[in-house]
Formats: sequence, structure tokens, C-alpha cells
Amino acid sequence: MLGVLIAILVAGQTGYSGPGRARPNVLLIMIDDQNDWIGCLKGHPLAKTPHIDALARRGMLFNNAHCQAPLCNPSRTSLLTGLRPSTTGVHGLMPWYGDVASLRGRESLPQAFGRAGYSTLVTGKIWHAVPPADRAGQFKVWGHPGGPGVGPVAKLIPPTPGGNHPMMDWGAFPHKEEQKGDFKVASWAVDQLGKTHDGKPFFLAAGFFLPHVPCHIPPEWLAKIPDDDSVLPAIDANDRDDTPRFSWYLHWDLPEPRLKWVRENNQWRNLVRSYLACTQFVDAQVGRVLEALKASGHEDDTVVVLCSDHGFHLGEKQITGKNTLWERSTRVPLVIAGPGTAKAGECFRAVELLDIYPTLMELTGVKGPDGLEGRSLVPLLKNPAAQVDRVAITTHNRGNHAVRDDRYRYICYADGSEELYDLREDPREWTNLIGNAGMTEVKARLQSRLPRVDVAAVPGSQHRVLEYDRATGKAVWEGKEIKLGQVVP
Ligand SMILES: [Ca+2]
Ligand SMILES: [Ca+2]
Repeated sequence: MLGVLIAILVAGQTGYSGPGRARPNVLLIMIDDQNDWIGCLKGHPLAKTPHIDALARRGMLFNNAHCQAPLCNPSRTSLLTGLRPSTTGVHGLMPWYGDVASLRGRESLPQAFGRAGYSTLVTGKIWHAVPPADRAGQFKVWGHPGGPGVGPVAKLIPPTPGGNHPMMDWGAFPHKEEQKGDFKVASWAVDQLGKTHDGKPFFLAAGFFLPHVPCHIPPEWLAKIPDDDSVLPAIDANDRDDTPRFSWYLHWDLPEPRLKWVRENNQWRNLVRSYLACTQFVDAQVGRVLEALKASGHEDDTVVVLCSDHGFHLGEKQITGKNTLWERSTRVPLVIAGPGTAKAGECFRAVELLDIYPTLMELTGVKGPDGLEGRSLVPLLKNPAAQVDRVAITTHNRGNHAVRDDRYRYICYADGSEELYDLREDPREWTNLIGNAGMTEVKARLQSRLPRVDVAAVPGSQHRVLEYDRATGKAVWEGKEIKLGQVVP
């Protein structure tokens, strides 16, 4: 808790203070599938992210921030519309929110800035996927699309289970950093930061692809990571013995290999090193963008938000990948810096990516749509230790939720099974306390915060969508009924 003891210097006034004063710019930096293996978050002792750490030193580091869904499309749809997956029914990799009848016309975060007279620009992955016809309606200027960039002619690792998905790959192969999509995304953002935008404030969004798989990395970057087992995360071999069987159903038939396969194929260390190296590479690109912001003279009138869309397992709980309601999958980096934020602050309150939309509205004075489900973080940006009654909720398909407060995590699944963890005593979530009589009150308190509305997946959902009918016990994974009682090893 040292972070909250650091002397807080509030930089200037909080946000926009009325007509006559220029609204601040916004720089939104999103990283894909980036868990808490970030230097200042201390999620991994070997994670080195000097540029993100430097950003945290001139703003607020949210140490206990969580995604609303542990998957790209639902997480990003939630952040950018300001609505929970349990409210919208966007749970899977499809559909695009513009194709959802109940969301048609809903003003997204970039649209709110565009309407307010901002120059809106995007490069790389911010939305999960935008149909070409809808692009101009989201951001006025579209830059380099990003993505993985150059790749090897064939996969670097042995064929993976579940169809040998081409993206399930990692490791070093000779290529130049300039050939990577993330380098080009940073270059495009750097160019834009040197422009004047016709005198308008800008909302610039830059979305980095790595460390999303394939984690391909030039050899000199992989060489920065120790090549021994010190890189591996600590795991408990029997960790899943006290987790509900239903937790496997959320992770049913995915292309991400399980720990068993990764070990048997001598790929665990390679995956972990590649992931760490990719994070370090993205951090360097973040550094280029932040350097350009400084050089532009706009550091003091630009709100910078840096976050990821969800976390990623690298062996913990016997799996790799996302799609879980545990800490490794829900905890994300979140840093906010610039006008209206304390410097070198660290906040341990449970906060959500959903809070970004209303926070940016308050910091800039732009009026957002009604019904934003997040809560502005401005009180915490001024005083990270402020007493606020907050929890963070992550949903993965209807009926499956995690509720995280400053200390505990409660999980409930659609079949009624549950988990409870004390993160203070058990930061790796190895011991499920749900049957512990002393935990009844904690459970009831967190349970009372579950979403009141919990709608089914909208039409057009399929990929990574699980539908479960508690009355009949029927479970449907990606449109096909699965045989309950079976546990995939
Ligand atoms: Ca993602
Ligand atoms: Ca366990």
C-alpha cells in the first residue's frame, strides 16, 4: 500500500472548466491480451515495461482494474459503448455492436468526441472489427490497421490441438521490428501527434496487437528474456481440484492449448518468454508514441489512457489463453495521466474498464449518452484512497460472473456453482473458500452486486459463446450441445 502514501500532487484543475478554455486532447492506447505482466503492476518479476512505468509515474496507476469480459469483442464493445455485456448480450467474438438491434444508434466513445468537435483518429485495433461501411461513422481518420505484420512461412511450434489454428504460434524468427504491425501503428500515431488537426482538440486511439498470439518476435528481443525456468509462473498442479466442473465448460474447445500440451511439447518456456518479449516490444512502441506527445508540446493538455482489453493465462489454472473469470484473465493494466490526475498515484480500489467512458466525459466536459454503466474515476484520480463503494464485475456468457472488490473475488457460474478467493492471503487464487463457514457474509455481500440484468447472447453470436439452461441442464457451446459431466484434460 506504499503507493497511496506517496505524496500526491494534483496537476492543475480537474478536467474541462467551461467555455473559453480549450478542451483537453485524449490519447487512448489499448494493448491486446495484455495481462498484469507489467513492471509497475508486479504481475511477473521479469516483466520490464519502462515506458508504461514512466507514464504511471506522471499519472494514476490502477492496481486493481478489471475487464468486463475476458474476450476481445465483448470487452471492447463494453468499453466503447459504456454498457455491460450482461446488458447488451454481446458475449462472443461476433456481432459488431452496430448490427445489434437494441444498440443501433448507441453513441460510442469516439462518436461522442466527434460530435463534440474533436478530430477523431484511429490506428490499429480499438474495436474488435468494424465493417468497412461503418468506419467513417466511428472515427474520421483511419490510419495503419496494425495487426501482426510479417510472419514466418510456417508455424514455429508443433501442430496445436483443436485444428492447429494458424494464430496459435510463438517464438523468435528473423525479421525487423519495422516490419511489425505495432511498429507501424506507433509510427502512424507519432506522425499524427506532429499535426495541428485544424486547431481542434484530438481524440487519437492507438491499438497494439501484441502480445496477442501469434507472439512472433525478432531474436534480439527474445534474447532479453532469461532462457531458464525462472520465467515460468508459479502454479499449483492440483489447482483445479477445488474449482467447479462448470469452469471447464467456459473453456471448452478452444484453439489455445492447455498447459498439459504446452509442457508435453516443450513449449511452456518458449511461450512465456515470447509473451514477455512481445510485451516489452509493445512497451517500446508505447514509448515512441509518448515521446512524440511530449515533443508535440501537448503532454500537459492531453489525457492519456492506457489499458488492455483483458488478461491472459500462461499455465495458471492448467490453461493458456483467456475466457476465464479468474484474476489472470480479468486483471488489466490501467493508467490515466494528464490534466486532472494526481502524479505518481497508485489506486487499489476495484475499478472497471467500463469506467473509462464516463471518466473521459468528466475530464473533457464532453457530454456522453445517458445510461453509461461505469462510474467516473475522477474522485480516485484526485485521491486514490478515497472511500468509495466499488466492485468490478466481469461476465463471460450469460449467467457467469466474477465480482471483485478490494480484497475478494466471488465467481458464480450458470449452473449455480461458485468460487471465492481471498486475494490478500492468496494472490494466486489457489484456495477456493466457498465452503468456508466464515466466508458467508463476504459471499453474500459480493453476491448482492451481481448484475440485475443478464440477457442472453444476441443473434449473430456463436464464437466462444456458451449457452446453459439451468432448468434442463443443457449446455450449448458454439451452437453445438456439449456432453456435461465430461472434463477435457
Ligand atoms: Ca484481446
Ligand atoms: Ca485450487
